[in-house]
Amino acid sequence: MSEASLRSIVEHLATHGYSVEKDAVRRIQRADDPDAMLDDLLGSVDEETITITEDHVELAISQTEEVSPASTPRRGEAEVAVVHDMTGQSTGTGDYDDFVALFRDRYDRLRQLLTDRVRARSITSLGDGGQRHTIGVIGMVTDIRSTANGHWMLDLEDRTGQCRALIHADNDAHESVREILMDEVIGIQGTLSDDGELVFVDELFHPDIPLSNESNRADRHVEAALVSDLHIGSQEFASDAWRAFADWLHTNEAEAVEYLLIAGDMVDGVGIYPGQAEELSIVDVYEQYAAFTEELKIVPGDLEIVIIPGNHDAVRLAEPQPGFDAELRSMLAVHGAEVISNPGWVELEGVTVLMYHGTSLDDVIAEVPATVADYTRPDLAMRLLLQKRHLAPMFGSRTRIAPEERDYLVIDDIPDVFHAGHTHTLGVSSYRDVSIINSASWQHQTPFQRRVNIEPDVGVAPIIDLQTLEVTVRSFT
Ligand code: D5M
Ligand code: FE
Ligand code: ZN
Repeated sequence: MSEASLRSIVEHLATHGYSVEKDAVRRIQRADDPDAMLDDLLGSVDEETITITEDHVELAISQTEEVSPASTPRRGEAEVAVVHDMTGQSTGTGDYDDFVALFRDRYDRLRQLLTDRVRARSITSLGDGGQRHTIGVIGMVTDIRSTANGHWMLDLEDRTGQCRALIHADNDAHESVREILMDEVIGIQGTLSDDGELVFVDELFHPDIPLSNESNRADRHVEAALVSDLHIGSQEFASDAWRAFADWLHTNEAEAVEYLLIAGDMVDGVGIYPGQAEELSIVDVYEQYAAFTEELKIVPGDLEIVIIPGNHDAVRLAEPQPGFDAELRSMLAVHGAEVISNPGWVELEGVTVLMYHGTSLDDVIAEVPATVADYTRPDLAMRLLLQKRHLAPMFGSRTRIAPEERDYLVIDDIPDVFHAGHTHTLGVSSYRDVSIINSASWQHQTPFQRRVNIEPDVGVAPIIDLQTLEVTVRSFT
């Protein structure tokens, strides 16, 4: 290296306010790439330092070695195939007719999933009763109530009409009625009352996942890290944990992690709940996304990333949520990230992943008994959605639903992995070979969550092995 570059090293450091010892300059000169070495050095010395010594240089070298041990293209094979993304497909105008179309589509598609097990007749053809043989009905639940005698009464509606169904207190299905949500589509089998007004239910059916279901697996050892709910811009963003996670992704231990899936609530947003402004560290939503992209840039550049929005993100609140407008999409496309709708479906090496932010989990948890699902077991609420084959069955509750010609929230295909967030609590289990993962959060408990008694799990990343579908949860706090 020439005299000039020696001087340029000294001058470069001087412009940043540092003097430098001769041994340190020599050490920098010996580096393969002195310019990169200088950048690393400036990034690692603390502001109190006045004179840079050889020790500072050695420290900077060891830190960069720790952070990026392998610049080999180990993640070259990874590829995301987008299976369903409704971004740009929205048809709804908010008219009453659009909701009619939405519910017809929902009913028809869920009915289809039940026809194998329920030989259903249309409700208007049920007749006058007096028949003792079994009849079947597939309908959308329009009312659920218990009677004075401890029986359950359900109102069901199909495309032709309405009927009333009674589930006797002694019936095996009696307990499971508590898991039925308004507006979900179920099948019943039973007998008709003499006056033809009532169906006495023998058996209840959900569209469900078949018992025989077997999930697909990747044919090589490759892993995906699942995260959600960073809430950048919130004072409670767990930045230390996130950076520890990003650092870990650069280590050999994370070598097989080739995919990073982010299930919404990347930022905290603005005006999401009353009094939120006092809890924000970044009050401008675009600046929040700019800060998010900075946090995304520190993960390895060769990871394949998929992003969907959540209820705190800057898209319409009503579901399905399109995958952002053009400006935000281009901001979010760090490292070539795929930005798709909520819900969104992707395929990673043959393994289908259904990504859904999870807003309806609030409705499910509020509605079913705590013994069935609560905030400590969001995966059990997700299991109910799989049984109902719908991501947000209840209409007119907390989850906003957009009128579309097609119901994008119906789960027609069976995913191999079902990934959600939103509850900020971790939940991992499997149901009929479908892996269910709620990826918790990177936000410490907010004053709001303290009031509603939610204890978030923070700074944990479930890692799924796509070859075995085994999940390992790593903690970074
Ligand atoms: O949701 C974070 C957590 O807070 C999640 O567990 C749901 C809960 N939450 C959100 N809104 C409400 C209301 N209105 N009541 C009760 N619990 C709620 P996030 O989407 O991050 O705000
Ligand atoms: Fe969230
Ligand atoms: Zn959320």
